[in-house]
Amino acid sequence: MPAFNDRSIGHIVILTGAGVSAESGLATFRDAGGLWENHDPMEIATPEAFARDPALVYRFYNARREKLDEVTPNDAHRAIARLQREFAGEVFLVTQNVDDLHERGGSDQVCHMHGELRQVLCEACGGRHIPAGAYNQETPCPGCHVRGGLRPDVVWFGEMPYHMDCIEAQLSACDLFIAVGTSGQVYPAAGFVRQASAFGAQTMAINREPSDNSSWFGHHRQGLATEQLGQLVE
Ligand code: BJW
Repeated sequence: MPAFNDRSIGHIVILTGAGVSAESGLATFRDAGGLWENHDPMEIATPEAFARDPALVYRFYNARREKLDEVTPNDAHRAIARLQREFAGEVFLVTQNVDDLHERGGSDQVCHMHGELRQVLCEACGGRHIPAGAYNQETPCPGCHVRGGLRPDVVWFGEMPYHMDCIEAQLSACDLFIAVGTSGQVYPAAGFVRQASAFGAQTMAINREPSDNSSWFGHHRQGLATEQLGQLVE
């Protein structure tokens, strides 16, 4: 098991998924009771679904934005922030999560590869904004005032995740890659472990149950993100 005081480890990349925010009370996607249990992702999380039924998609994301105000960061978010602050080398955090719990848990650097729930993207002018409350196809864009241009600033299936150049540079330079609370079902994130391994990094999966890509990891810690990260970073 790699230890953080091992001098051969100077650069860590941490990938987080919905399991890290689960203990804060945010539903994951694919667990029992998860977001996709009552919704077909292809009817919500694709550009085609948004074109077909924008009202449904706005409702889904407005409800999740409201929920963000009811939850607070947990010990897993705080442990990662502490590692970023106190580790002598570099700790790069890339999250698939669209919530803001890493930031609220104290992380100054967070790379949101699947976007941010609090933000909207205007398809008319490309501007990004934080709306005061719920929004829909009638809400004018605060930048260009066009109506009907605002969409959730999240990455749907078939769209290119954000910051890929930066992430790939980090994966090629790290000595240790850790994935926490992700099912390993969604690409390209599920393939990051192979990219990091190919460049010689040690790899560790931390999850409540074995993920789909767990055989690609060198080290495993099974359990809750709060407990496992707490022990690792203590
Ligand atoms: C706990 C816990 C606790 C619970 N403690 N653990 C290669 C092969 C096959 C298909 C593809 C491929 N490459 C691309 C594709 C297509 C597609 C894809 O992956 N499809 C799969 C379904 C097969 N990918 C895409 O379309 C992506 N774009 C793309 O690939 O562009 C081209 C490209 C090519 C090459 C390079 C780069 C780009 C875009 C994917 C966008 C995903 N979007 C969503 C929605 C975002 C907005 C929103 O939030 O609504 O992102 S889908 C959803 O899944 C969300 C998540 O970020 C993502 C991952 O989910 P996550 O985080 O893993 O959650 P769960 O629920 O699946 O798992 C939670 C885990 O936590 C579980 O394992 C639990 O056990 C665990 N857990 N409590 C520890 N307390």
